[in-house]
Amino acid sequence: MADPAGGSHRARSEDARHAWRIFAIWFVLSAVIDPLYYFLAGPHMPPGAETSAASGAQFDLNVVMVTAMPVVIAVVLYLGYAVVVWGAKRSGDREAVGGPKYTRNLRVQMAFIGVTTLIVMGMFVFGTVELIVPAGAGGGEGPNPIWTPTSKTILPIQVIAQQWKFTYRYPTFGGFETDQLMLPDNTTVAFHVTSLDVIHSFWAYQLGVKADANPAEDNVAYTTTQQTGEFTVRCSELCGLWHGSMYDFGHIMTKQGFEQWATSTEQKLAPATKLLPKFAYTYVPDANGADGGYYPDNVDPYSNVETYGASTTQS
Ligand SMILES: [Cu+2]
Repeated sequence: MADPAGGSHRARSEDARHAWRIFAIWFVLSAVIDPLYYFLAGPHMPPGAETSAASGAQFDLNVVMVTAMPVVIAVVLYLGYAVVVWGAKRSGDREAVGGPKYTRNLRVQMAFIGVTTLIVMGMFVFGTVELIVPAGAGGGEGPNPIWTPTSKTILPIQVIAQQWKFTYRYPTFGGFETDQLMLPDNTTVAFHVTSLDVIHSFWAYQLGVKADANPAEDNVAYTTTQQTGEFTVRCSELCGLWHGSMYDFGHIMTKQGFEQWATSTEQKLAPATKLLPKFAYTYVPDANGADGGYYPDNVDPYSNVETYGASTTQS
């Protein structure tokens, strides 16, 4: 009461001292932990780097982590600092914080609103750019994707889902159908995902590709392979009793290995391919019997831009 002006001045400079100390600790922790995460853990984050879509998803995850960790550090650090420095002691010290002067603080409020707005709007811009710029993320963008890859040799592969398995047709290799999913390395692939019965979803985890498989729908997802290796394929849309066992494995092979596999499989399966319905972007299940047959639908208009292996096409 004797000297309120002097007391508040002392409190304010003490506040500033605490603020700068917290800021310094936060800055050092963030400057150490962020690069440690990005360079040591970042390259091992899911879904890996087998394709362009996968490394795109990995990069997005790492950017979000690097943005989020300083926020987490700030919250935990402030909590810890408050407990250690401002905690009321059992000896009966008066409580160090509180009182009317803490009920409003324009600078803290403006800083909070400013920083959170910046982070959220930055994430919005980053997310939008990442959706558009990689041109054809493996999301399944309907029959006529707005953003198409620039590659001139796009390998089309049709993914046909049905209860409860996936099969794959290679239209530029005579349209054979197999339950093996083989991809060549360093190649842009266009997955044409469709279904013969109920709704399914084609999820090739390590490829960063996930596209809904709907009957009478040609859903396109692009990705470009970058490494050889194995990947898993799972149905990710509850589709009936054996949904959980609707999975298999695919391989990214060398280009030469793929050419060999594709041409030899085309020859080997030629007698069976003749019995299949002609390749189409969608099919209608055969209503005349329970023989599992189907016939082309062709209801979807489609711009055929894919040429990979087209020289060997027989149709
Ligand atoms: Cu399914």
